[in-house]
Amino acid sequence: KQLIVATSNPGKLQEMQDYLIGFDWNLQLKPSEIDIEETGQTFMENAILKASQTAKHLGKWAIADDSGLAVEALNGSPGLYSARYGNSDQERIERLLNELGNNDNRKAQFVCAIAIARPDGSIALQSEGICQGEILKTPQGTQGFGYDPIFYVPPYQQTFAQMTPELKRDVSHRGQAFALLLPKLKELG
Ligand code: ITT
Repeated sequence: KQLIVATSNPGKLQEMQDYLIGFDWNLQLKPSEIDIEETGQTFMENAILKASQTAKHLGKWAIADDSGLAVEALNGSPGLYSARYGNSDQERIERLLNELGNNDNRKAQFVCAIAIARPDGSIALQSEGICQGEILKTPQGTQGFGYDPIFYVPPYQQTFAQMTPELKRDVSHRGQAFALLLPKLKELG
């Protein structure tokens, strides 16, 4: 059974593959020609768009993740636009730190929506996860990807970028979403 992983983000791809280890699916990367416009109004709508259109296009099962960082003092920005906030991880981090400045309210949450589509594009499974944290004033740590160096998780006193991949896998928004999804994926056979 083939499952297309519908992402162009290498950091995400690595994490998604790690969650799916031990499952009886043969994972394949989405061909780069397939580029889906993320026109949804929610993370879940975008995850469904990406999974469904990729699946239909290739006639194969597909899984997609739409995620982002919502900062309370910025009224939820960058949110759905987390990927479009700059041209590189460094640019996106710098812009976020600039916009937040010295604001005392550093609260933020990462959100992850995952959808799995059947070969006809219909949605078989979906789930969502959230991780609460705070935005640091200076980046810390070198692991992970994206906004990880500035996302601090108080219970662990580390940023996502300071965590081992295993710990991030357990506590992250993606981890919460996969924890709900994987038992259902098992049932699917
Ligand atoms: P695909 O749509 O091809 O999967 P993308 O990077 O465009 O890749 P999104 O539209 O879901 O993905 O954008 C998510 C943004 O949030 C992107 O800038 C990521 O780097 C960032 N992000 C998502 N999960 C993250 C995580 O676990 N740690 C750090 N940054 C994360």
